[in-house]
Amino acid sequence: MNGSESKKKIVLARRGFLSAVSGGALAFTIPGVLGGCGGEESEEGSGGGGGGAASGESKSFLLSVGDTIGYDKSEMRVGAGDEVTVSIQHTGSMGVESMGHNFVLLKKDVDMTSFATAAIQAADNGYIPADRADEIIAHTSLIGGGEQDSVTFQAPSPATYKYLCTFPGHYSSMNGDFIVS
Ligand SMILES: [Cu+2]
Repeated sequence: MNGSESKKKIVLARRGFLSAVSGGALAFTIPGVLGGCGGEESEEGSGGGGGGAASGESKSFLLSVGDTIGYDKSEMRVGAGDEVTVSIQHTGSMGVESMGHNFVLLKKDVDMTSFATAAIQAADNGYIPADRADEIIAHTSLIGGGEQDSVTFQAPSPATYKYLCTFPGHYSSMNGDFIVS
């Protein structure tokens, strides 16, 4: 069992290598996890049974925020299935009531403005609207100056997702693209 499994992996890895030569960086996606963007290759890879072993990499991001309305990053790039940790660090001195920040990653077709507007009503829940929790992939808590928080989650399927700070009035300046390929 183990022998044939590792043999299969070698074959897949070689395929990945060969198409990397002809097809460029895109082919470095781990074989077998090609979510469908690979076209021809995904058919070959999907029969591979097993699973688990070929999950994504670990990726970490640090969002630095201060007493101003802004993130220091406007995009993050990961691969589908990666284990992603996003940390947010508030280097300012203002309190959470006046300059709170968070990181909220929305599911694909969620309207950011609509979500942020609903969040204004959720002050008692860190500006996370409980009735729209199913529109969120991951979020940190709301933090003030000197605080930090982090959240770890699995990157969803390939697409561009929006992240934002849901503190009232912040989202239009505090948002970015979370790009999964
Ligand atoms: Cu904010």
